[in-house]
Amino acid sequence: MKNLAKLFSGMLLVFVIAACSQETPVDTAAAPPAESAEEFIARANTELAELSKEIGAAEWVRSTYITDDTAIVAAAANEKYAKWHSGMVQQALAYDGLELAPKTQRAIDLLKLGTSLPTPNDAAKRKELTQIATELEGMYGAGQYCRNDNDCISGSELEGLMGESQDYDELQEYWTGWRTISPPMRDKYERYVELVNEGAGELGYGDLGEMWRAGFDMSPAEFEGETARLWDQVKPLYDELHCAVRAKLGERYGEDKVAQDGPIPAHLLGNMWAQEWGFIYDLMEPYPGESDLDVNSTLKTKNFSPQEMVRSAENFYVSLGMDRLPDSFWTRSQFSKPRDRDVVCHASAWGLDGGNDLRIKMCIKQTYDELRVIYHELGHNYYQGAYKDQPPLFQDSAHSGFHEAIGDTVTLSMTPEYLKEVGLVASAEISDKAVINRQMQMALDSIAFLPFSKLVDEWRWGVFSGKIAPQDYNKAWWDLRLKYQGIAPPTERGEDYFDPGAKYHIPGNVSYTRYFLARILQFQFQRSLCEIAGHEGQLAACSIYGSKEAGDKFFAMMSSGQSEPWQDALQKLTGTREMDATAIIDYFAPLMGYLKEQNAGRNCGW
Ligand code: X8Z
Ligand code: ZN
Repeated sequence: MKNLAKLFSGMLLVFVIAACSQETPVDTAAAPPAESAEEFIARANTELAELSKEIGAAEWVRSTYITDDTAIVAAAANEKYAKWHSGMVQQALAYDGLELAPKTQRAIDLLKLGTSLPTPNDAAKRKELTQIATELEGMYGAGQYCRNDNDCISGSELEGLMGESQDYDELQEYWTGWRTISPPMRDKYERYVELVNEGAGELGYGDLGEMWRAGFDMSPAEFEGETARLWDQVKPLYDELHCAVRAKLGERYGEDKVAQDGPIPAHLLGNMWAQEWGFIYDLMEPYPGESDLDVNSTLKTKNFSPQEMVRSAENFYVSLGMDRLPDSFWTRSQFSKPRDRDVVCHASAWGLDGGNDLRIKMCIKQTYDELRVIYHELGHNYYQGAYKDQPPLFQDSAHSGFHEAIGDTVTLSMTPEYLKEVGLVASAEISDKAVINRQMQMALDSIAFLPFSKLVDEWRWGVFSGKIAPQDYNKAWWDLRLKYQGIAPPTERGEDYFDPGAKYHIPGNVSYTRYFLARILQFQFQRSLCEIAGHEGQLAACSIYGSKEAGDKFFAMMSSGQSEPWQDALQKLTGTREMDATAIIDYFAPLMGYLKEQNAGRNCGW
């Protein structure tokens, strides 16, 4: 369920609610409810805390040990939860139309909305859906590309290779190889769409997409408009970046392979999904040798262990005045890929036992990219720890984008000065050229990511609403990739393929707009935190490392959980009630100037 992000952030949330359950019928006729609304919510909170422990344990074991047995255990736990939730949502109907205290009303609304995967009201279908959802995530986690029986490469390894290779054909092999995992998901996904929509329909939503969009303290239609507005704000910056990158890739691979008036081949951007392009920084570095941003080589020469990398992230949060992570974090987390079994390597942060048992699950590699993912994941953990004293129904972020934005905000403070201070680079230059270099490095991840993070759910919204029919799943995916990102697959991708399934969040049933919003919010947060920290000068040069004042304000926002509308939380930190991309645009103003110069005379667009 959506607000079980309080349990696990950015991972499979197969917990479900349904409108009414056949097993626990409740008479909703005019008689007053047996419990007051406050009593009902108190009971919901108690039962939720109890159930969450069991589900958390089953899910953790499933994700760190993928077998047929753990699939049974996890699906059963989720089914149990779903049944409980169905009953609670049905019981909550008794309070419809009553005048309730605002917090009580909010708790009831969140209970009703609190699922990313609503199951139908039919016991057999509920079981079927929890099993399909568990299976789909397992197929992703266990996915590998095999040249033959003895030569298989895991997803995590392939991801690494995509960042390292510069050989056109080799990249194409990894790219197409990874996408062999998803065609077998296609039929299951189609059935999952039918079932989740049935579940969402029983809750009063047109389809699951509409239900996901309803979780933002505004109407689904207004929210869709908000995402479009934010995209329009940032698109001009993306277009300049696309143009500059395409030109350089044309030099590297030849203009016969990278046509200068069309989309970029999707396998040349250093990333399996072309979502973040930081691995082609060497190609794009504006002023070679101008500043030392090579954290990768420090990690290798100093031979950082996964634990040391995590410690570095923890130290940052501690510098803001936050607590050290509990001992159990260090003993219970999964930092490395186990050699002897399948696990879900896709990074996630877990707040088990009501936020008292924090963990991350990763397969950490010795790269700067992964280091930043660790900082990102700990942002989730610190959020989970901050709201742990809220009642369980309020134990989640203000909206899903806030959860993703905490760690992302912190990574903005990984300035050259900070990296030097903690020994991750040898020198820190502050020349104008060094600033542009760092901006390029950041934009390759942050700006390149925006259209991708916008389109993933646009595809799903279309799929759930029926606008995208099953026979067009792949075509619609590539149409959106072309429209937003200006990229194209290296080979023909007909409907025998199911390329969306090769991205974790599709089989994992994790909504994606959260990342789009986070990429914008993080700059808004940073602008305010830097002001609080007393930073003067360019925002891009600000690090809040060591600022207890900024840390206090950040923590205060996190500790509210989802007890209030996100607009209130945003206002307390930033003074505004609107998400706004001007902060990211201002941040990258120096790079925008550089890109425009570079692109002068080029025929941009695709
Ligand atoms: O899924 C994640 C996190 C887990 S919360 C590692 N991210 C998105 C992705 O990998 O696709 C972080 C950025 C985008
Ligand atoms: Zn995350």
